[in-house]
Amino acid sequence: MKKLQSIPFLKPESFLLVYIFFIISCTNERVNPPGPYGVLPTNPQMQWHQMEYYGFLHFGLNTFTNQEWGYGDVSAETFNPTDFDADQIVSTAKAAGMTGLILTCKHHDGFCLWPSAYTAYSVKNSPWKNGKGDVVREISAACAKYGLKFGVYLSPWDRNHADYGKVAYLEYYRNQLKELLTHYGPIFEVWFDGANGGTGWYGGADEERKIDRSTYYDRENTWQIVRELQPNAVIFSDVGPDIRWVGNEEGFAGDPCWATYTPRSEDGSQTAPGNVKYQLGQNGTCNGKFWMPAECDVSIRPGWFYHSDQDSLVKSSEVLLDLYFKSVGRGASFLLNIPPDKQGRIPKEDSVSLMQFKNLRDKIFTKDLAAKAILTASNIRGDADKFLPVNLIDGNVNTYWATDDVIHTPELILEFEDFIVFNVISLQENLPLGQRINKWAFDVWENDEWKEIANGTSIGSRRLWKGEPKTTNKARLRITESPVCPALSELGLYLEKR
Ligand code: FUL
Ligand code: CA
Repeated sequence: MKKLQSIPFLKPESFLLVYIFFIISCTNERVNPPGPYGVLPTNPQMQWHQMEYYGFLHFGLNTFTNQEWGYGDVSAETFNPTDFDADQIVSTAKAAGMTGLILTCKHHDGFCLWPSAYTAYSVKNSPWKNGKGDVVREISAACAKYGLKFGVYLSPWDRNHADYGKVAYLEYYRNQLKELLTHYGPIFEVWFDGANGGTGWYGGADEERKIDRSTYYDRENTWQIVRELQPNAVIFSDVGPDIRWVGNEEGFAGDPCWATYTPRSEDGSQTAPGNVKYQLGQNGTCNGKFWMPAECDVSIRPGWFYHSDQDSLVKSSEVLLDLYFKSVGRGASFLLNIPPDKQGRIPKEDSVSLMQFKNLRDKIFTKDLAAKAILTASNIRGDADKFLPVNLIDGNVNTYWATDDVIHTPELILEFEDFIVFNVISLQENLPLGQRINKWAFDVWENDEWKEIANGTSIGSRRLWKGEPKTTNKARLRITESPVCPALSELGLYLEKR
C-alpha cells in the first residue's frame, strides 16, 4: 500500500486532476458552434472565396483586327497568332500569383477558340496550326500543369450566328456550352456576359436584333447545364446566381461590399443579366436574400483585347495594388484581364507590371506581425478551447474566435513583447456561418489611452485596411455592431515597406 501511494499518478489528488481535466474537455466538446446567420455560401462558393485574385484572357479575332467588339463578319482566316505559347501565358499568370484564368472561348463576334462541332467560325478554319489548333485545349492543359483553375467565357450574344435572336440559337449556344464543360477538364467558373443583342452580321442579314433579356436565354435551364456537367463550378453574371458583377469594369468594389445581395430589375420585372440595377452590385445588400459575392473585373490595359497603341498604357503596379485593396480587401475577388498579343503571348510591358505588383504584395504580406501577439478576448464562447482568440492567428480560415450568443460586440486585446510597426490590418470572417459583422473598429494604445485608428463596415471573406504606420505594443479590435455573435477566422497586421 505504501509503495502504491508513492507512485504519484495513483495519488487520490491525481485522480481528481484527471477527473477535472476530463470534465473540462467534455464541456468544451459540448459547446456548440454559433447558429448560422442569414444565407450561407455553397461549397463551390467557399472554394471560390479562397481564390481572391485570378486572370482574364481576352483573345480572338479582335486581337488581329484591333477591335473591341467584332461585328461577326471578319474571316476566320484572320486568326493567326505567330507564336502562340500557352505555357508562357499561364506561367506568367502563375508567377504573378494568380489562382486561375478565365478564357474568352467565344466573344461577341462569335468566333470560337476551339474547333466547335457546331460552327465553321472557329480556329479550325484559320491558318493557325493549319486549322488543327485548339486554344481552349492548350490553355486549360497549361492551367492544369501550373496548378491554376480554369474558367470559361462563352458570350451569349453572337453577332456572327444567323439564328441569333431566334429560338434555334439557344440550342446552338447550349451545345457549345456542353462542349466547353465536357472536353476541357474541371471548370471553376462560367462567365455569362451581360451585353446582349444589337447590330451584327448575323449570317449576312446585317441588321439589329433585340432580345427580351429576361426570357430569351431561359437562364434557369441554361444554368442547369452547368450544375449537371460541372457541379463544382460557380456561375457568374450580373445577377449571379453564384457570383455577381460588381457593377463597374474598373476593378473596385464599393464600401461596404456585402457578400449577400438582393438584385432588383430596372422595371420591376424578373431580374436577368442586362436587366438589373447593376450599380447596386457595388455594395450588395446587408443581410440580403442570396449569398452572391462580388467579382471585380478590369483590364490591365484600357481595352479588353490587345492593341499595340496601348503598350504604354499598362496599369502600374501601384494602381493594381490600390485595386487589390479595393476588391480583395473589400471581400470581393479581383479578376484582372491580361490580353495576349498578336503573337499569342503576354507582352513584356504587362508581365513587368504584374511581377512588380506581386512584389508589392509580397513585401506587405510575407510577415504577419499579429502572429506573435498575446490575445485576450472580452468573451470566449462557452470558454471552450475551440473558440479561443488564438484561432485568429493560426493561418487557418476554418478555425475561428466566437463569443456566446448574447455577446454581439466583444473586444479583443493584442499585446506584444516588442513594439511593432504596422499600417495594414486584415480581417476574415468565418463564412460558413454567414456574414455576421456589420461594424468594427481598431485602436492602438498611445500615451496611456486607447486611440481609434481604423473602423469599417463589412468584412466577409476579407477586409483590408491601410493607413499611416503605427508603433505600439498594445492594440484592440472592437466589434461595434453585429446582429448576432461574431465568428472571426483570421486577423493579420502588416507593414507596407516603402
Ligand atoms: C463586357 C464585354 O462587352 C466586354 O467586351 C468584355 O468582354 C467584358 C469583360 O465584358 O460585357
Ligand atoms: Ca483561424
